Amino acid sequence: MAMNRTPQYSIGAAARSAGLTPLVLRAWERRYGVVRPSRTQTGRRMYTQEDVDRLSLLKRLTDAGHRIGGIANLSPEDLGVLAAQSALLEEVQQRVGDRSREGAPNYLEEALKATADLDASGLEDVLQRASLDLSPVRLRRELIQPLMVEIGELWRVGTLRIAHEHLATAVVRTFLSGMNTRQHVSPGSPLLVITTPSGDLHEIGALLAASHALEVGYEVLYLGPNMPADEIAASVNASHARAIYLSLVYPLGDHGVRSQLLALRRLVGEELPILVGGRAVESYQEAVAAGNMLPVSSPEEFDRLLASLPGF
Ligand code: B12
Repeated sequence: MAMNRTPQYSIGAAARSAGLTPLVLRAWERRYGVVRPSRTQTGRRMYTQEDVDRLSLLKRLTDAGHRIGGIANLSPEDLGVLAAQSALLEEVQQRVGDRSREGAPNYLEEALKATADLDASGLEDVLQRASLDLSPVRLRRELIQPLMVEIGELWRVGTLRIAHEHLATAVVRTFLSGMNTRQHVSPGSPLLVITTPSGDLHEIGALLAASHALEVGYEVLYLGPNMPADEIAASVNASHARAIYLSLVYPLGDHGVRSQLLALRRLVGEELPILVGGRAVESYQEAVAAGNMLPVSSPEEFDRLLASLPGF
């Protein structure tokens, strides 16, 4: 028993055993006090087996859709009960098969239907319900991102009109902006400037990245879309930002965007980390490499890069 309370894990080992990244573990501690590690004389955090067991449970429950803020302070007994319920539910769901889960909400389908019906308040309602039910990561990955991509496809093949896309974009944009504004930012958090290059009006990817960065402990200066390189650089200087995230959605492999990427690198200097993500990134591989920028292809990679930036 005493072994369970002996500080024996470094932050890396504790995070790995619980299936988390050290970044998420630090953010959970800072924001929700999920565990209270002791410190070595040199200030390094040390975790007990009990801490690791608690973190593993919290990780399982957030994967299953619980919000960390809602479960962070539960007693070990209550967490155990919740995990048992969750495991039972998972088993039942697996047996019955996802497709035939009676009454289980299919948020993506509902959101597409509300969009097709030009029902803005219906779409808002789906987003609200989904945000209470899903973790923020799943909300982005399983609803908002596929919703926008699907709307783009249905628009391309002529099933939906521009009006449908505009309505959905307006609702999603307001929803994400509201969510981002409500995020608590700890004083002294490093600042990330987020925008899209001049000529790219697509901003949902940028807003999704902003939500993610806020959740893991960054402060965000969101400039909206369509920013010329010199304006981005001026904002970075004025705000003392630690890094930039550029969302690249459209156009693909465009000469003008390529020159903007290189101009931005020149304007901010060699040292400032510039992260680039979005569906168009692959088409700028050369400029990204020449500008010593960091391509981001998944939320997990975003986590890893944000955690490794100087000053975090
Ligand atoms: C909404 C929309 C618009 C809106 C944007 C409004 C706004 N305020 O944002 C408006 C009406 C302005 C618009 C205009 C146009 N659009 Co448009 N648009 C879209 C649509 C439907 C959604 C865009 C979006 O938000 N995507 C969601 C983001 C999240 O997607 P993503 O960046 O690819 O996601 C990646 C990353 O975000 C990453 N990721 C996922 N989660 C996370 C989390 C984190 C933390 C991180 C870091 C990354 C990450 O993974 C994803 C995969 O790479 C897309 C369809 C689509 N497939 O995206 C078309 C689309 C991009 N548009 C298209 C086109 C053609 C246009 C126009 C040229 C149309 C026209 N003729 O005028 C103009 C161009 C305007 C311009 N100069 O920018 C095409 C582009 C085709 C191409 N060859 O590139 C698309 C793909 C539609 C299609 N299926 O054909 N559009």
